[in-house]
Amino acid sequence: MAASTLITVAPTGAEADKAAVPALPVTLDELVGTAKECEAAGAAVIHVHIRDQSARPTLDRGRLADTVAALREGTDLIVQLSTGGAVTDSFPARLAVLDAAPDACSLTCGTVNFGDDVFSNPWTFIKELYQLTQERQVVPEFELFDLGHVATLHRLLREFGPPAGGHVHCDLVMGVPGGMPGDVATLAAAVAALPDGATWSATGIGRTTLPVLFGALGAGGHLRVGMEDTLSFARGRPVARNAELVERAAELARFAQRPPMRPAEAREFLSIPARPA
Ligand code: KMH
Ligand code: ZN
Repeated sequence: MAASTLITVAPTGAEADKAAVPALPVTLDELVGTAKECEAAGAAVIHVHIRDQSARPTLDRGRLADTVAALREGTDLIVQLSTGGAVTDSFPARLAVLDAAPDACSLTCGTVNFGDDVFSNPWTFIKELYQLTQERQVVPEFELFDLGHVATLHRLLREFGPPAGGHVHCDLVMGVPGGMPGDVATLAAAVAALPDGATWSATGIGRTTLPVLFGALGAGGHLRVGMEDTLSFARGRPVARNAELVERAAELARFAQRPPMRPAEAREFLSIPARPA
């Protein structure tokens, strides 16, 4: 079992509405402030979705590049840009995310019903994005919303070889309405199906947050938390700031005798090249 715990914060996402959730970080200043707080609380990776001046999700290239630069300036966090974007984003715009040259990116391994929408990831797109990550040396995190996505990950590795850096790290995204349920039995089945040598984090959407968090810690996995995935801290108590979700995850990780990894250790763990000084 890993001696320490990788904590990723996903502070914004593409779905929550700023008007309904004022604590959601949507401006660059809010995002960098959140990132600093979350790093201090124990996060080592930030999974980033950005918003435009009206707080709507965007994949604007200039904004993405400015965001990567600002997060690097303000923190040591590993900057992982979302290539999933919003369900309305086009495939070319999602591929162009890599132009911002992040440390890492998400790479979802299949299509999934996503509430009333469809998060579309056909094989042709997955393999194009994967080959682009290899060419640009951006380390992918394989997002797995369903057991079929695990099979696609095996196919990807078989047909195109190892990812940039050589290490396979996955994130089990559980409890999306339309994806695999967020419970411990499903977590165990998904983990058992992962490629040999792969490491993994898990996140539970909404009310599955805590069962998935406890299950992941108990099974030797790593954690993703944040307002992309849950807006409630407890029943009837909205999340006040992302850092409180990281603080809770870090506290439970310490309690499990697997304290949070710091960013330098996480870089080594994920085989992400050190940033030039
Ligand atoms: N916003 C979801 C449709 C990712 O970041 O790669 C997709 C998502 C996955 O959040
Ligand atoms: Zn995301």
